[in-house]
Amino acid sequence: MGEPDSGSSAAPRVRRFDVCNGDADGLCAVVQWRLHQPADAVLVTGLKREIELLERVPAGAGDEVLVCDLSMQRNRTALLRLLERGARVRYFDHHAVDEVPRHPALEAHIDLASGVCTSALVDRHLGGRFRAWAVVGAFGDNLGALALRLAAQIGLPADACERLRRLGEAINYNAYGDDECDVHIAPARLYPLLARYRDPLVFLAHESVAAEIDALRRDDLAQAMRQRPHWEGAAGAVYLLPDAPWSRRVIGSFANALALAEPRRAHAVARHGAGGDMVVSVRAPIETPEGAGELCRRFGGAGRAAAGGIDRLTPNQLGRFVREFAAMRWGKGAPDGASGPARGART
Ligand SMILES: [Mn+2]
Repeated sequence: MGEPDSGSSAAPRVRRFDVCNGDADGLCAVVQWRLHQPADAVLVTGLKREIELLERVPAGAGDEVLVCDLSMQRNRTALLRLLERGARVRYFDHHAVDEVPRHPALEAHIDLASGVCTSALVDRHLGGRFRAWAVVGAFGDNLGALALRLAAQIGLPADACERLRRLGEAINYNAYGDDECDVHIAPARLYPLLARYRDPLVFLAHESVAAEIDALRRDDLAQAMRQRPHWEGAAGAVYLLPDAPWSRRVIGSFANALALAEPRRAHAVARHGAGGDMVVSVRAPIETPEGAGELCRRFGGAGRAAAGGIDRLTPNQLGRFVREFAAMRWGKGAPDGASGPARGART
């Protein structure tokens, strides 16, 4: 370990690892960094649900690790191990973390503000050099206001902005599924296509992959929109989808679409998985974006104030989940009638 390869007396070569969530925010964060600092790096990424990626990184003394958009809380043990082995780690993220370890080889850019995403943190660090990619990442994380603000700062016209919104949503969409068979293209294969372009609008003009994902997404979404809510109250609704490739892909996108359509209400979308357990996506009301991550953590999940997810909810936990979802006080709003009278009922 750490020995020069081929027996030469050269110093050990620095290995680089780029580790990120395979959604738009994660990929666009790394794209910006590597446009800024081109280098051969091993990309370690996965689907949206694959969060504990740092444990897959074999970095050692002197190696460099870039981590983007992966919960430090969920990767803490692996992070400490990498630091112990002598790797240098640069970490950009916006997911909740109890405590950021202090270590001279750790450079952490963590910001938990609800209007921030990892692509915007990298953008801030790079002084807006590749801001259009940060716009894509922000749209992917459903942070429309942030994306529009960043877009305005570089004078992006409305139609270009709209194209970047669809791109962000498409890249994000492509990260949802149980495994790579469910998605249009593995995020690890999508990344090099993106990273070829300094300008995401040029990427869109030259590559068809985003349009392909977008068409698939619209089909899946149309299918989801035909479902009735499993539970509905004044402050929100819970949907329950069957287990199918389309539902494995659409769950997060459907949750975002519901959140956008009704910005004052909270939404949860659950779907059955192969083993009988359920996967859940939760969105706080866009107008009072608080509590989603907190609710998910009660059921072993994770997330931010505005959006969260539960990887494994057993069928007999569903009742309790719906009750606690119904009892949530999203943001600073008034209590919503916790025991959940149906919409339209008078209390
Ligand atoms: Mn993110």
